[in-house]
Amino acid sequence: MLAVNTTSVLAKDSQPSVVGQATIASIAPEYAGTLHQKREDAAMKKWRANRIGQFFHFGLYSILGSEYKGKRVEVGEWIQNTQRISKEEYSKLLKQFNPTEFNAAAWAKMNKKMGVNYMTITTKHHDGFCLWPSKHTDFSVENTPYKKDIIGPLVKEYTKLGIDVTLYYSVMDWNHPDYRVRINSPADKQAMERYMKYAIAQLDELLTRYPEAKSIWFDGQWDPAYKSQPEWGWKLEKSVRRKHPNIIINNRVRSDAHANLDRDMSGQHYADFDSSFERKLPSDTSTELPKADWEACYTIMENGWGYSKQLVGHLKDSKELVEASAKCVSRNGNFMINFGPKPDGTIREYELNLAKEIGQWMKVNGNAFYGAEGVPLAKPSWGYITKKKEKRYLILFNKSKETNIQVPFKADNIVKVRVLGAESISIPRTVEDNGMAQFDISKLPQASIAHVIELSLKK
Ligand code: FHN
Repeated sequence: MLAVNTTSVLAKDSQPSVVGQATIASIAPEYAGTLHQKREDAAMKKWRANRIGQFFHFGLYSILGSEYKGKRVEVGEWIQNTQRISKEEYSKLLKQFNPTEFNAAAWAKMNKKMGVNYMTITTKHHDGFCLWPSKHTDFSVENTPYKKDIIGPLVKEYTKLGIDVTLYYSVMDWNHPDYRVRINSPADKQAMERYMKYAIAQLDELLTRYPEAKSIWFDGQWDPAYKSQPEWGWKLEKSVRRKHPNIIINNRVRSDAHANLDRDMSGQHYADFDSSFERKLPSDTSTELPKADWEACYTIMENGWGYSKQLVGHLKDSKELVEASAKCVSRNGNFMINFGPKPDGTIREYELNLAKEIGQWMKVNGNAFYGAEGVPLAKPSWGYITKKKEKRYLILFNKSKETNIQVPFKADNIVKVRVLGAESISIPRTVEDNGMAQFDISKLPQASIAHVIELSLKK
């Protein structure tokens, strides 16, 4: 039997937004578009300065490892839906969830060494399973052989190491009896109203239990029922802010009165930042920098976020991930890298190696990212430019193709040039007719990931 109330695809389903007898036209305007300014408070500035984050998808689906009845699926965390596993059948995984090797301190240590400044964990993904002992449902870690809270130790250990914690929460819930994909009757609407109370109560519970959390990352907001009632997302966002006034929320929380996701009618993203760059990065052809805060996320596999026994297809390597990070920071965005932990709670070798390689690079070059932002200049052929106060960072990804690089800064303005981690290598400088600097980088050895040249400009 197909699990009830599930969407079958990720597609943004555009059913006419009819709620009982009311249409979207009758929805109060305050639930429609809102204009948000870029937040400039301390919490948001910290979020922005963090730049590089870790994402984890961990849950019951991790046990299946993207395989069901001998068949491999591409997106492990969607296996209940794509393989039409009934709720009853899927719930049997509760009795198998026992990550005895889970060690929150080890995860935090791995991430500290990797050089990430925030971590996002799936407290509840679309399957509805909760990684904390929620008093509002039995479908939680408490009713597994493991029994213990997963979220609490993560919040504690990451916070201890100075890594901010974000709690991922899926609005879509394939387990909850009141969740509705579509609203076809007044009874459906009442059920979904009850579900929204449940979601609000769970978020309140999460923020009561883990007040150190800095951010809530909503997802699974695209089903027609939720989109058809913009006030539900509005209430959800308000309730979280009431509980935790400094909280940072992504824009996947709301839709507008026309059921458009994540943005209001003027095109501004909802909430505090735009998280729509998933498995893709924005174009870098414009010299204008994005005005809003934004974040991109990548998963190591092509399109699976939860654990997969087999690692197949295009796997990202550390160079690709660092380059994506550079691209994000050079466009004023954050970048989050997803791992899918194994059912025993450990992290696979491939991901541990990535963490190690990225960490080694960040240790030397992280200053080009942390607290940095982009410059409103055309993207150079050799890589990316970021800045922090009077420093400019030239992140060289295509060194092999060039021996001389043109730099869009006046030679006269540059007071110091150094290669991070290789200060003894001198970079001869020439001045072009227009006064701009040109560097001879032929003495730089080939880097396994990328060299960073730090320029200090006159104040
Ligand atoms: O459906 C989910 C998917 O499983 C994963 O959690 C990603 C991460 O951003 N978000 C959704 C797809 O947009």
